Amino acid sequence: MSDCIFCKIAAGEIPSRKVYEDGELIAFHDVNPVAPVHFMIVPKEHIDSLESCHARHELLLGRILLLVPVLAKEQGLNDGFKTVINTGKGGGQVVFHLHVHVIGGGKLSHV
Ligand code: DGP
Repeated sequence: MSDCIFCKIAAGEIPSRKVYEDGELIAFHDVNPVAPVHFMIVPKEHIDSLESCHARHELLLGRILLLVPVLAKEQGLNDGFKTVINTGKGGGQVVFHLHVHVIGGGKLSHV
């Protein structure tokens, strides 16, 4: 999507502090971190939100979730982390391109 900020980051048109990248996924630090470590894993394909996912995204979603602990460890989160997917306006989603927040390294709120 031409006006999507995460599509632009995935395309390298907007800089980010990249944590990981492969053909399908990119991960980068959140510009407004809520903890010492706060990055997001984002599919390069534009998908609005978790609500917009279909059966064909099963493998992609699995890949994202399996990548979470790998990148969390690489970022030094050896004592655990929080994983958040905000979905829809009511779920606090601000950027309407699916992303998984990975947060840790400090005292976190419960749920
Ligand atoms: P949410 O849609 O509420 O799950 O969170 C979107 C997050 O994206 C929010 O924490 C701030 C972050 N964000 C917004 N614009 C940019 C940007 O241009 N670069 C980076 N690195 N993060 C961004």
